[in-house]
Amino acid sequence: MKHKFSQEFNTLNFVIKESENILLFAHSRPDGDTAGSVLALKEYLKTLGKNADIACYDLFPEFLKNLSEENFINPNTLDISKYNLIIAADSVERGFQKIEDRIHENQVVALLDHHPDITIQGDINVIDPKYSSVCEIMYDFFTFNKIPINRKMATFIMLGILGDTGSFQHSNTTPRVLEISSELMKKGAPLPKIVETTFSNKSISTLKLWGKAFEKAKINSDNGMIVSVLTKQDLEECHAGSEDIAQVSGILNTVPGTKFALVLSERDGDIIKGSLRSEEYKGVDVSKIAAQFGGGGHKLASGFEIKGKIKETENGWEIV
Ligand SMILES: [Mn+2]
Repeated sequence: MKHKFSQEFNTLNFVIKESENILLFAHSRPDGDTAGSVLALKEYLKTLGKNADIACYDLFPEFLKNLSEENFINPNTLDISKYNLIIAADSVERGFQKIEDRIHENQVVALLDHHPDITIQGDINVIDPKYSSVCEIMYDFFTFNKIPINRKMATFIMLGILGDTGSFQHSNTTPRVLEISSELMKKGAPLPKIVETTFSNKSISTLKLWGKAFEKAKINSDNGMIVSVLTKQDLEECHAGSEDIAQVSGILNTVPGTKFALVLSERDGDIIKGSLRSEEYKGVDVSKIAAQFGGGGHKLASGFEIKGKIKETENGWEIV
């Protein structure tokens, strides 16, 4: 089988087999994709009898405890020099760069990522934004090297795919993603349980912030827009972060009778971020709306940034 990453996959598997001690690295504020990737890899390394540890600057996520009893080790407490191979999976610039200067030249570094604009370089780089998730890369790595995927590995790979595709709702849900997921189910990955685990990963601060956004939502019957706003004060009151805003427009977009959803949220530096969502059947190209404000994106998911602050008035919101 010829694969875009044939050489990298070959080399990585060769180095794994040659290594005695292997460190797997998960990004800070770990999600299902980074956790699923390192957990699936660790299962494989166990079958080879390797010593493998998982490092992360944060604890093993609470929401994953019904899928795994694994622990993450804080890199500050580890002797990094003892590992022959270090593999960082997903958002490698969220934490991994902090241990880079503790890595010596005789140690091999492999980076697996699907984010664009990654500036750090490893010895082996499998980085491609066309992938839905690093777990999808893991699937290709295992199948390319004819490594059997057991039930646990299938479960962990599915975890990352479901997490990063929003349980098959985002536009990165390609036919390939569904083919892989079908194979993973055949290998015993418990889909309902993983969906539930992924969905249950909502903190009270996220829900409170969503509550504010939903309460304020308005529908403009002239153009079919459903719109809401989130101020910095809203975020502070809910102890929420900007990452909690991401799904709001997608959920608003599910309201029947609307053509597209817009969420305006205040960010640092007097910037207001606009997030637009629509659905294929609604027949709206939101990237055209985003372009009017100097932004861009896809037909069904776009965004823009403008200068200003959001002010609530009697007649609605004003950008000042
Ligand atoms: Mn990811």
